[in-house]
Amino acid sequence: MSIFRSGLAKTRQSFFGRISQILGNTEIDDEIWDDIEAILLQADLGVETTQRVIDDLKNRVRKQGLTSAEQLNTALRESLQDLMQRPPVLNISGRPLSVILVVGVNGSGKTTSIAKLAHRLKLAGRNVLIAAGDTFRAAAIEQLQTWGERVDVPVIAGQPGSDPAAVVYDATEAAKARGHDVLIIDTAGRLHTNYNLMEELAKIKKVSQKIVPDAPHEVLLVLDGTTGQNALQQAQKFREMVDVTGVIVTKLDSTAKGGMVFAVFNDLNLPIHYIGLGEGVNDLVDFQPEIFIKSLFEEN
Ligand SMILES: Nc1nc2c(ncn2[C@@H]2O[C@H](COP(=O)(O)OP(=O)(O)OP(=O)(O)O)[C@@H](O)[C@H]2O)c(=O)[nH]1
Ligand SMILES: [Mg+2]
Repeated sequence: MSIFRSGLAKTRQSFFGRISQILGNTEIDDEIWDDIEAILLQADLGVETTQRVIDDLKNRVRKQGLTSAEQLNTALRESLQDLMQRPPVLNISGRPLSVILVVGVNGSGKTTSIAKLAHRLKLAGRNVLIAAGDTFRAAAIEQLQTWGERVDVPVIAGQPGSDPAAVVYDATEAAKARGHDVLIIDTAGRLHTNYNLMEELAKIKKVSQKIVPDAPHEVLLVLDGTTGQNALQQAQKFREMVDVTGVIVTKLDSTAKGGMVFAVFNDLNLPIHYIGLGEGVNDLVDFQPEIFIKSLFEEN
């Protein structure tokens, strides 16, 4: 709870906490609707999601006969809450080896999130292996290896510039041979026109399936929360390339645009499994809609 509250402080202080102030003790009038709409847009819910929330809120006011701004505040929380769902449990149990493919544009926080996730799974008793499927830069490989040492999870890597699919094949084979039960695959996120990421992801999938036929069991898309609505556009691109099963939203601690989380549900209709609330190894937390809402609205 407290990590949520401190992690979401920027979005709370800039936007949602202000709603209570704006509403004050007044009655519901036209101006209030404009104020709420402006706040939701500034918090980066996006036009569509904001409209949906406003429509839903107006419905609630009519149906329940709400008159005070305080009631409206409660109804807003309910509207926002109803947009979100608790994520299902990650589909990484019940078989000898489960494979998680992690995708997302560069800088979104893939490598860091993989390290944090590996740490979490290890603490939960899982035997994790990481594959350094982003072979483009030497620094990317080193970064993953450093994290692996820090969280005490082995990393299988190749030479810089080597074929990512070959690294993933070796890693999947090693995971099976050494009795690991979870393999997490890091990938490159370059969306340049002269570089075929779709082909690369397809190849990675194919080689891992040579060893684990139904892999990957989860494809987690990492979205940078500080990029707000842009992240959602990127998400659409990735979904055209690979069957994304869920989302990790990172860096919510360093943005006031945390409202993009609502748009992930509304626009993408994908579960959010984790959110990143800092750079430390313990700063990847389970996404819990109720706590998320509370932390956005309440100072204490
Ligand atoms: N404040 C904050 N920073 C984060 C969070 N997650 C990641 N970062 C930072 O974001 C930066 C980029 O993270 P990486 O994990 O390297 O991102 P990436 O997607 O692997 O990037 P490429 O390998 O270049 O594609 C790093 O400085 C991380 O420390 C978070 O939840 N909060
Ligand atoms: Mg990386």
